[in-house]
Amino acid sequence: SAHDSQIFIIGCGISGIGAAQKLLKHGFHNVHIIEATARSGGRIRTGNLGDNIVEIGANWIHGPSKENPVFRLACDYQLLDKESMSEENQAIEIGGHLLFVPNWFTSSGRKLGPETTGPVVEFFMNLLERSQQFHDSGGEPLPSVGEFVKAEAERLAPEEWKEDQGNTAIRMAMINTLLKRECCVSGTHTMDDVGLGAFGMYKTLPGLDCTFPGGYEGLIDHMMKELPNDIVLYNKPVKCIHWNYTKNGPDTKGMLFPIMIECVNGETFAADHVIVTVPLGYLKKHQNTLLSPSLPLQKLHSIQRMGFGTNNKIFLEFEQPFWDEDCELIYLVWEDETHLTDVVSDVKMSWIRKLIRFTVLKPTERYGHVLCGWIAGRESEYMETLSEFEVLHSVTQLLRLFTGNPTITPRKILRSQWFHDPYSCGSYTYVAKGCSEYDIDNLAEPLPLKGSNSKPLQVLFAGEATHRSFFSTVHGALLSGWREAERLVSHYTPASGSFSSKL
Ligand code: 6YU
Repeated sequence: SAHDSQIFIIGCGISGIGAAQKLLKHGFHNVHIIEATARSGGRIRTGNLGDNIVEIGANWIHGPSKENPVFRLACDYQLLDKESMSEENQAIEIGGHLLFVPNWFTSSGRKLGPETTGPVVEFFMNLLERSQQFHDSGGEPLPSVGEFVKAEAERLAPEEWKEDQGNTAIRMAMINTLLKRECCVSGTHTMDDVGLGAFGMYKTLPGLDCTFPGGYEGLIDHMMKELPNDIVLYNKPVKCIHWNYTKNGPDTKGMLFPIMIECVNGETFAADHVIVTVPLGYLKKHQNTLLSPSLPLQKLHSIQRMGFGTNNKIFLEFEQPFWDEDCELIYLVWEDETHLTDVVSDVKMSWIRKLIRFTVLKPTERYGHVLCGWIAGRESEYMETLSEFEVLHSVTQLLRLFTGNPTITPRKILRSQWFHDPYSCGSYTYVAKGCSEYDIDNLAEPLPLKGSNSKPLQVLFAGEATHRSFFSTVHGALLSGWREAERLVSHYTPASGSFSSKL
């Protein structure tokens, strides 16, 4: 029967696990996952800093409410605390903003109060909201979010603060900090690379972003327990997927397998269908070799055009906090950066200037005094090449400068290195300048493309990057895995109309 078809999923991140889960549920039993590394979870990864658990990859459930499948799973598995599951929390509409209590420090060791910072944050958030609106209204005046925000900030600031011209410099410096923060949110080197017309493609769900008290990887562990023990072939990086392949031997019914999967170690597997879930960063790097025959031009172009950047975390543990008790977020402002830009001029000398935001791990009773610094872009990629000791030294100097306290000394450090991870090649997807939903649809389009008369649905594509409105998230990745599994289910369910409606 159709259920005998051989299906291989490449990558054991949440999209691959989700695809396997759905296929098994629909009676397919020859399902395997091939994973390059020794573990499941991919960019969901929980690590340790001393006795604390910390998230190396995904941090929050973005928009934890009924519509979010990751939230539903986490509730079913009882992985969240009561407050996160409460109806009140689910109803909060934050539109992707974080409602954290901040402390602002400047490079002359000053602390800025809310009367100074509040209006600038509001001014900036308003420009970001306007950036999102061009997706529906069209007619974007500039190609990128960065160019638009900077042009509008320069145009509107004199009017907005005409009674208080004396503080122009510090306000511009704060806007630079906020632009660098947005680089982390979007996972990009500069907001000048993020498309203005496409910025509103990303959709938020209701709910106050929450974390997993026991670690995000608990979700993966629970999902894996529902799959057969031997479903994953670990430590087997796939080198090449040969499709439209005619040299495989016939299966038990004399049918030819259209696909041969070739691993780096020389092992091969014959398949009817392959679901590719490798990150977009990996696809970019291996675009000419991962498939044979190589990818059709329209897919190749979209892979090249779409954005995939780096966002890293630097965890620091302190003996004593230097921040206020209610503080949840720390911003740093370089007073000399009054010309609007979100990149540093000399990455090697000044990479640390890109590190302008730290979140405070809460609750303190659980974590002690731990900060998570966020750094994006090429500055972040350079940081990965330094030793832990060098990073610790630079961050210590930074914090001493901004607090005016020469004794501040973090006692432990741990940082992520997503760019140099050979199977991620960066952190997550953004919609780059000049891209649109058509590029995401191109990424998701199965091979062979429509109109070919060879065997259909040989190679399917899932993963975070292939979701139109939830790219860059865990729920987007999970939904994409389910989507491709359903594509196969409906393929084998004859004459049944729309495939998603009957599942
Ligand atoms: C979320 C969050 N979060 C922070 C950081 C990172 C990410 N995300 P996987 O990579 O998991 O799996 C692929 C597998 O394939 C993997 O195991 C590989 O080893 C394997 N593989 C590769 N090559 C192979 C080969 N050749 N052969 C075999 N196997 C191979 N998401 O919901 N909340 O807080 C964060 C964050 C530092 C790095 C995140 C977050 C993103 C998710 O982690 C990610 O999407 C999914 O885990 C991906 O799953 P997957 O299965 O697709 O791939 C307006 C606007 C702007 C728009 N953006 C703003 C939104 C903000 C989203 N940002 C989140 C940021 C944080 C903090």
